[in-house]
Amino acid sequence: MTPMSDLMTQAELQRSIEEAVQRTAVIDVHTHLLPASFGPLCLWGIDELVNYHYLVAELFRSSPVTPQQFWALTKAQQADMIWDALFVKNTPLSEATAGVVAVMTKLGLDPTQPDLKQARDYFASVTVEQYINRVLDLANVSELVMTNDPFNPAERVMWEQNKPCPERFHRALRVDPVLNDWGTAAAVMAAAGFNTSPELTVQTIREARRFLELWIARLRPVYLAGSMPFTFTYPDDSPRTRLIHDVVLPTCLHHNIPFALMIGVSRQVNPALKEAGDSVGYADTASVERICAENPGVRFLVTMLARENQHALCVAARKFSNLMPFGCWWFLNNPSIVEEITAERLELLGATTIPQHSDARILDQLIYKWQHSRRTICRALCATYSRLMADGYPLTRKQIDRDVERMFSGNFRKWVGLPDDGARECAPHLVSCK
Ligand code: FIX
Ligand code: ZN
Repeated sequence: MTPMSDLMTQAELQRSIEEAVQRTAVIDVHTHLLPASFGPLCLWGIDELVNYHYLVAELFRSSPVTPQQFWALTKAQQADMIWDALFVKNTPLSEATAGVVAVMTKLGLDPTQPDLKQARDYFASVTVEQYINRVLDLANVSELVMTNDPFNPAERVMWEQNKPCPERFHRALRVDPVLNDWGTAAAVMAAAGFNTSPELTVQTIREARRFLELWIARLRPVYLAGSMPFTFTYPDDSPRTRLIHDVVLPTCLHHNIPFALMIGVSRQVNPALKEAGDSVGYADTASVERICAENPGVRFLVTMLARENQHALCVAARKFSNLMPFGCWWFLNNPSIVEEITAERLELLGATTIPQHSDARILDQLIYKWQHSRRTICRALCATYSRLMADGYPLTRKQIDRDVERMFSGNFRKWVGLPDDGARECAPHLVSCK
């Protein structure tokens, strides 16, 4: 039997952790959600949920349909096909299918129906404005960070028109084209009146910075972000290194905004699957160490896609206090792997990381992604605290609450400079919804 301290039995420990994890509101530090005022860019409801690209990838393993035939269908027909293949003719065992089951159950819908009629009727009866608050409450997410892409014309126009955005939807300025496809980024900037060229001249660098300045003023982002391929190497002779060094990092430093690096994608290994066609590769963690070492004044948020990179990322964070590992990204967001990574982080870094983000693209997903993550994080915490108590530490509930609060919101708040009460001066189009 495990020796326990006088203060808490194993059962009490388990209950205290569960209560803290369920009760503590989360700041979801990386999502792809957008506000209701962005109209069709705000994705919600059963047809979007079932058409999630994780499920599209799974469809082709269980149905003879070809990608070409699938993409020719309407969204509702696609959802019907996915429902039939993955939920009616198969047991929804995978994490992404189980997630849909969890959402439906939470909303009082029957996940064993032969079709989507009941679910469609339910969603036809609610408005998105009501539903956003319901989902945030059910998921116990107090604030979230969007992915805001000024290179996406459909999204850009929403910001240019000052569409209202709830203050608890924080902005993240996504700069992928600047770092991964400079030709396209330069053309977008030039079309917006900036003097940029495909060559990285002194003027182009200055203008690229001016473009970021404009978007920082418009969005007031909590961080700048880029998704990097698994081949990401820093520094190297590429335009990417030059643009990170001369444009992104000086901008982050100037505004005291962190830079988020999401490293490890192998884009479009199967282009026929479109958004579902990306994969994963093993990346170079030494590049993360070098960029942190060279830029002690910049705070980095880093997530890596390969399971094999997680240990070295933790070790890097022990060496560089300007490095914050966050989330179990995309293909890692499965209970078995989240539990392993969370345990590894607790062992190497204590409570100084951000264990999870949702990456939700569809509002409803917040419900299952946080339900599943909370359940798994609970297990990892339980094992860690049990060992600590077995070593003779008189753990208290207050300490558990404090640790969970740090991991769910406090660490991020500090990293990006958000005040404790979430209140920040509002730009006119950023309205408080508290
Ligand atoms: O680059 C990213 O932010 C990725 O998370 C997404 O683009 C990816 O498609 C995704 O949805 C992963 O969960
Ligand atoms: Zn993402």
